[in-house]
Parts: sequence; C-alpha cells; structure tokens
Amino acid sequence: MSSAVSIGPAHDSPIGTTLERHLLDRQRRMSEATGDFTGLFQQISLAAKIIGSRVSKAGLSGILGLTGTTNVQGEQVQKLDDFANNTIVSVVEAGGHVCVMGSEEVEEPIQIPSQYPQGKYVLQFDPLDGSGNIDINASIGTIFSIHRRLTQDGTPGTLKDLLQPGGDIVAAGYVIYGSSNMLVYSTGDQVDGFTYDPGVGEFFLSHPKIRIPKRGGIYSINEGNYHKWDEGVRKWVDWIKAPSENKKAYSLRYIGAMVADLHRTLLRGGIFVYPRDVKNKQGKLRLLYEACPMAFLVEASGGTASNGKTRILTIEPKELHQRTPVFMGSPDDVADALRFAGS
Ligand code: FBP
Repeated sequence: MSSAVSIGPAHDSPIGTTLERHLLDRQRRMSEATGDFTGLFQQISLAAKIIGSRVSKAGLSGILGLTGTTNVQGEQVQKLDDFANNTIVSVVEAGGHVCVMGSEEVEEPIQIPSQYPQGKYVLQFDPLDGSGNIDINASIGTIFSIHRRLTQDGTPGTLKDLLQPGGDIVAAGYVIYGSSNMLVYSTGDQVDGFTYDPGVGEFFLSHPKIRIPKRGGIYSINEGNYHKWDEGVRKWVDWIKAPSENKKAYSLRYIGAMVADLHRTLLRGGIFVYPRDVKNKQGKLRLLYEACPMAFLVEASGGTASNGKTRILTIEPKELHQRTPVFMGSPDDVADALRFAGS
C-alpha cells in the first residue's frame, strides 16, 4: 500500500469560511497543486447542493417512491437514488478531473464519455445512503471517496483504478441531508464539517477539526438481527447494554442510515456496528463506497474502523460491490467490541 500523496498540510480556517475558500487555501499551500482536486471537490459540492434541494422538497416534487427497477445489490431503486446517481455522474463526468467512477447504483465501472478529458482522479460514491429513510423523511446522505488513478494518464480508467484499498484514499467525505445539510470531509490529516446555508447557497465551515471522543455512551446496531448474529456479537451487545460496577449501560441509537449514525458517532463518540450474520455472511455494507470512506474519516478523527479482524483501510478489494462487516467509532468502544466479537 503506497502512502497516498496528501493534498496539502492541515490548516486552521476561521468558522464561517466557505468550502471553496477552504479548498483554495489548501491548494495554495501546495506548490505542485494543479487545481484538479479543488475543481473535482467543487463539482461534488455542486452535486450535493442539487441533491439537497431535491431531497428537501421530495414530498412535493413527485420524487418519492420506487422507479420499479432493481439495482446490482438486489434492492428496489428509489427515484431519489436514481436522481442522486445521475446528478453526480452528469456534474462530474464533464469536469475533466476523473477517469472512471464507481457507484452503488451501477453494476459496472462508469466510464467518462470520450468527448470529455480523462482526468487523474477516481471517484466512488453511494449516491443516497439510507434509502430506506427517504419516504419517512429521516436523515439520508451521500458518501464518496477519491483515489488517484493507477492506469496510464489520459486513457479511459478501468476496474483496476477502482479496486484500490482505502489506505490509498486521497480524500473522502459525506453529505448528510438532515435538519440541516452538512458536508464533512478529510484528506487524512483532519476532519472538517461545513453547514449549508440555503439562503446563500454555500457550505460554511461550522465544525473544524472534528475529533471523535475516546469513548462514548451510545451503541448503534440493528438489534432486530440479534438472532442472526455470531455468538461474540450477541455477547458484546448483552454486555454493553448492561450496567456493571465499572461501566454504565450504553444507550442504543439507530437511525438506519450509516451516514447519519456515523455522523452522530463522530461528534458524540460511541460505536456503529453492522456485523456479518446468517443472511449477510460478508456483512451488508459495501467496502469501496460505504465502509472505506467512512473508515478514512473515523481514523482521521482519531477513531478505529475494523471488519472484526483487520483495519478496513487495509482490505485489498476484489470486487466493485463487495461487502464487509463494520465496527467503527471511538477507539475504546471498538476495542471492547472486538474483545467479544473480533476474529
Ligand atoms: P443503502 O445505501 O442502500 O441505503 O444501504 C445501506 C444502509 O441503508 C445503511 O445506511 C444502513 O446503516 C443500513 O443499510 C441499514 O440496514 P438495516 O435496515 O438492515 O439495518
């Protein structure tokens, strides 16, 4: 695993700095920067603004409900899933910064049409995470990661460019569409959160240098799957929710959207787990565009991200839509979980 070239040293921006200014300040600190990274990021934030605006009025614009098609995951596709996917693809493909994309909603690698330049970056994304929450107006999000291409510059990107370990991520982030819309990202050094002001149409720095607490008081897992879990996971859940002389009982919080459950975990501490079970033998969540980007952010904030055996960022991907068990959050809480449920 090569140590990915970082996109410029960490820096302090005052609260209220726009995302664009934050990116430009970072770029100016890098003598060899070409503006490609900043350009790509501005397209991602534009796509997030378009998706956010549609999500916020989903009930009015006839975009709730299903498309009638099934995606590569075997899931029924929501109209908003489709809209979000098409928005990201159409905004980014024309920008000339990427050579190939990978999406939860598309079985094959997404090629860049020949009329556009083949860029030096690779974008992977879950266009709308937590789709089960769309129709009930609960938080949902977009998750993304950026790698450098491995194949020859200027040529169309390939699956090889997509099957890179999380440890080689250049930058990762998510957008949460909730009580307010936020974009949270990292280039590996610090995690910064930006809140969207629809009145201005801009993301403003509101949560600089997010550090996950060493230990929290919340655990997040779908306990409805209790009977399907390995014994170790069941023992861990029995332990974490029971008070003992040196530990208080943890509270359970489960929004049903990984992006929202991990956003809370980054800010408040605790642990988010989606283990393997008798139905999902490799876990449910997808390695490349769900687990790896979130693991990159959790680790950059001082947390831990494991598949139960090893760091998620060290897993060598074999398939575009492969799944992985997930144990992520405060280092002390993940260590406890792995004592029971690891290996
Ligand atoms: P989508 O990206 O298709 O929404 O799937 C992922 C997800 O919704 C996660 O966000 C969430 O943590 C998990 O699935 C919920 O699964 P379950 O309903 O089985 O608990």
